[in-house]
Amino acid sequence: MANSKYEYVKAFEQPDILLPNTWIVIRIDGRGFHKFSAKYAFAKPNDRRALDLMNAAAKAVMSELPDIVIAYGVSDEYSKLVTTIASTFTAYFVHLWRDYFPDLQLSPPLPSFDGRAVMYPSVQNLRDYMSWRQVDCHINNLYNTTFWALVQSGGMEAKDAEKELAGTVSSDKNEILFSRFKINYNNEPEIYKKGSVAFRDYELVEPSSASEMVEEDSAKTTEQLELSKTQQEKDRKRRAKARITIQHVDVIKDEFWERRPWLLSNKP
Ligand code: DGT
Ligand code: MG
Ligand code: MG
Ligand code: MG
Ligand code: MG
Repeated sequence: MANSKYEYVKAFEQPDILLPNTWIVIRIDGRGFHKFSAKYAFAKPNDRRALDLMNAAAKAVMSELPDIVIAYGVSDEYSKLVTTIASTFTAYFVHLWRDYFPDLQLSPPLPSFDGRAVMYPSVQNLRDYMSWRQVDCHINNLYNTTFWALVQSGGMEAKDAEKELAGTVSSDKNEILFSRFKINYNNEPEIYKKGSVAFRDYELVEPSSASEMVEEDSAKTTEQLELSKTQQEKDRKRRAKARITIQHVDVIKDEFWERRPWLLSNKP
C-alpha cells in the first residue's frame, strides 16, 4: 500500500523499549472490525455513529490520561502520544456504545483494540507520522467513497467496481464521482476526508496558559527536562483542566502546529 513520502516513518517501528525524551505514539486499532462493522451494519463507507463513538472514547481516554498531548483518529484506529492504554479506550468504547447505537445491543464477540508503541526522536518525524495517517485517511476515503458510489448508486458488483478502480489516480476517482454521481468530493464531510484530531485547546479555556507553557518548556536543556516531581504534577493538573476539542482539520501543513505551539514545544 504505497501511498506517500511520509511512509518512511513506518521503518522507525521497533519492539519493546521506550526511550526518554522521544515522542511516544500509541497506535490502537479495532480488532476484526471488518466483521464487527458488518455485524452491526455500519453505513458504508463511513458510519457517522461509529466515528463519533470512536471520538467520544478518545476524548474520554484523554480526559483520564492528562499526559496525552494529541490524538488522531481514522476508520477503526486512533493514534495517541505518550503511554495510552488500549484497554481504557476499549472500556469507554463499550461504555459509550449505547449513546451512539441505542437500538443495537452489543454481544460477543465484543470489540477490542490492539496497541503498539513507536518512538519518534524528532518533531519532524512525529509530524510526518501524523501526516502519514492523514494522507492514508484521504486516499482510503476517496477510494471507498468512489467504490461504494459505483456499488450503491451505480448498481455495480463489488468485483467490477474493484476492477474499474484498479490503476486509477485521484483525479480519475474525482471525475467518476462528479460525472457519474454528481458528487463533488470536496464537499464530502471533513470528518471523512481528514479524520479527527483531538487535542487540549488552552486558548478556549485559559488564554494565558498556552504561552506560559511554551516559554517554560522552550528555555529548557535536556537535563532540565527532567522536571521536578512538583512541576510535573503542576503540568499534569493544568493539562487535566484544559478542554479537549475534536476537529477535522489539516495536520500536514504548518498552520495547525504554528497556531498551537504548546502541542509540540517541550522536546527537541
Ligand atoms: P485487524 O485490525 O487486523 O484486527 O482487522 P480489521 O478487520 O479491523 O481490519 P483493518 O483495521 O485493517 O480495517 C478496518 C475495517 O473496519 C475495514 O474493514 C473497514 C471497517 N470500518 C472502519 N470504519 C468503518 C465505517 O465507518 N463503516 C464501515 N462500514 N466499516 C468501517
Ligand atoms: Mg489491527
Ligand atoms: Mg482493525
Ligand atoms: Mg484499521
Ligand atoms: Mg500502563
